[in-house]
Amino acid sequence: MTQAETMQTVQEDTWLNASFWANIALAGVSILLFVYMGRTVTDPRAQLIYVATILVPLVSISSYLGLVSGLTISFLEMPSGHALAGEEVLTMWGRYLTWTLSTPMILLALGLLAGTNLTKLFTIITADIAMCITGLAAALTTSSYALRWFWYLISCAFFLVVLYVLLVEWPRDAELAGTAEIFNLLKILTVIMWFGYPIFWALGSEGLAVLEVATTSWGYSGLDIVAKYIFAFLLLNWVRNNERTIAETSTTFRTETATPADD
Ligand code: RET
Repeated sequence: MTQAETMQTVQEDTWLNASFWANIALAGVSILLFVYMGRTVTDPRAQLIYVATILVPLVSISSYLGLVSGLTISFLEMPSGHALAGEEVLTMWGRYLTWTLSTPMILLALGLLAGTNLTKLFTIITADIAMCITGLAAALTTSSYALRWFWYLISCAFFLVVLYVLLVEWPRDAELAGTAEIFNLLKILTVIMWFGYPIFWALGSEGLAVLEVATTSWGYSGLDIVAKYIFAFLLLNWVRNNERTIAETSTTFRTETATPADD
């Protein structure tokens, strides 16, 4: 199928098409709003949180344009064992690709808020990128049904690393940084939303094919709305009102470690 034909197929499915355009519109509004909100922020660390967070809707608008135009969508023939074996199934692989850019930005912003050190930041971001790339591999594998799920499990293993830093390491750091309250709210929101993605993958046409393509797409789009735009608004609004806390307590770029007194 050519790109134009794929685009045509998307356009003919109103429900699927709407799941893309709703996000393009919301990402656009978010970019304008966040740039406006950030105009008075002067501390470099608070500004970095702003830049990282604004990149999330910027990546998103590009991602959804790729989907809506047929550029990052393909019809793939599913291997035997799959519920739709032998059929050409619409795969929105562009989503997994662009998550490799947007999710690290979410984690960078959260890490800066928590006052993470560079080791934890590096660990969570590399695990997160690996999670997205192996998820992409799972979606694109057409040679074997078992291998699709094998990739999926590898992706889940990387997801566990992300969850560990988010749920165990950073809450302690945020306590010391004086940002625990907002960090814990955003942590809960992030963890709950992020769990939704592997669930939709497993239930959608990529996995067990219990859900229709358009329903799966709306699942991801709905999660995106909360995990990206609502998340970003809550974070940026807090940073704007508490710039001093970020400026004074962040330890992310401090290289010296505490040394024991030599008495
Ligand atoms: C996949 C499938 C394989 C197993 C796992 C997954 C997790 C995906 C997640 C995505 C989060 C995306 C966000 C995007 C915002 O732009 C790749 C679906 C664990 C957690 C927040």
